[in-house]
Amino acid sequence: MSGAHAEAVSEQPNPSQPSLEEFWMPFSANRQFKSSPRMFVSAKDMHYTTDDGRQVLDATAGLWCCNIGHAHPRIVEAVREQIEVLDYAPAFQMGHPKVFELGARLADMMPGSLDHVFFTNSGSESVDTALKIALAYHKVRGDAARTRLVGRERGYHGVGFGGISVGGIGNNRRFFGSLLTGVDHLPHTHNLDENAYTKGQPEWGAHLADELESIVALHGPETIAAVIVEPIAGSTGVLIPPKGYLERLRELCTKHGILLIFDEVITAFGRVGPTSTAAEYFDVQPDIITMAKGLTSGTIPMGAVAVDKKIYDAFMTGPEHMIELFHGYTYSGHPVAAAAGLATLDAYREEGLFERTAELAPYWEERVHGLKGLPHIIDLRNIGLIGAIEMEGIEGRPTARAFDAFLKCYEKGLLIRTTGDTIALSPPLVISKEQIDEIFDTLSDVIKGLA
Ligand code: PXG
Repeated sequence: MSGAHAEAVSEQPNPSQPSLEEFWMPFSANRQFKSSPRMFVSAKDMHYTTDDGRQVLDATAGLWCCNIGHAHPRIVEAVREQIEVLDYAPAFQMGHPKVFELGARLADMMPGSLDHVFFTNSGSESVDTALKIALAYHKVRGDAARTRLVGRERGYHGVGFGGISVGGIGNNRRFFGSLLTGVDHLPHTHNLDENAYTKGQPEWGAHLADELESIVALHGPETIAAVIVEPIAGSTGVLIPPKGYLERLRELCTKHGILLIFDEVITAFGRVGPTSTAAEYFDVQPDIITMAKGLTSGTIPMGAVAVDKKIYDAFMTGPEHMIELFHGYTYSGHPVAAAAGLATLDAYREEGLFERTAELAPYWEERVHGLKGLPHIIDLRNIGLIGAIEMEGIEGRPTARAFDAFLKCYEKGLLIRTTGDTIALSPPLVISKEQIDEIFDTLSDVIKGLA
């Protein structure tokens, strides 16, 4: 901090009341936050505690990641122990047992022949890794003209240059130059005229996958490397795939030799139970699955990319002393993250949490759709333990109504997420029926009081 300003902000640094100015907050309204901060100081199970001692019910699992609730003793213990025993091991040309154990456990949870796993530190890194693996896969097989990538409008694939290039959210792209070249976008599947108030998967919209045929016709199938979609689009406001849509995408990708990547950064790890992945839930087999978030229940940053056997095998050719894939991160498979991941997967299994999602889903659906008829609401959507409440925006002030709902819920002790004028809900899988009631009773009160 420079001289004059430093004096103006704080003459005597006070660690219990730090200056809010210097930290540039991600994806946040910095000035609004800093003029009226919302601080969490601790968390346990389903609740956060604020700096003024209030309990806030977590209806978003942090940011879709704390699937097991907060401060699970098993994960806390595993992390504590690991950092003492082996804090770090070089990720390149060296190994440590836990990352191999986690790789094997994850491969076991993946559908079909997705039996090899590459580790990253976030969803964004998982997406960029998956895109690079897809491109390199075609190259090592001598199919080097396959360099084009296909994403989807409204898709969110993190914030790396690969992810924003295939992503389809305007504000996340338009400030950042020309992005990757050779990218096309499928149309999104949201249509309120056809699908408003659908419970689970909409009937209308499978034909939108056929747009891939137009892209193929335009460029030639021999130029397309991969299609990437979220099986359930999350960040854009929860768009649930129409019945038959993902199946059709799979068929077309197979027909044209294109790899299908499912970005399961928010959907993996029981968000739609009882399966581990949305791929298995929808019974559609992708070639690559990207993950992060629920892998460690948000405790330690970690992501992963599961690839089909045929992809891994295609790289394992050349001389044995050679590096097969020129890609990786200093912290790929970090020992502390691996320990957190193993403890998380153990706890999911022992507590039957993916099954619990499936058990709670009908009640969750009933409560989501119970909001129908409240002011401003134009759609309600749900699947697994995911819910979305779409509201009409205020004329000339898009996002303002939902942000107001967010602030009012927070005042009433409830953490929700908003995107545009949609409220998205994704609680930890350990939520009780009473806590589900609390979410919807509070939301109902808040929505009735909105301008
Ligand atoms: N892919 C998908 C499908 C995601 O949802 C990412 C990639 C990127 O992950 P990282 O770990 O790099 O952030 C995501 C992240 C929200 C919200 O409120 C969603 C995400 C992140 C933060 C907020 O919808 N998704």
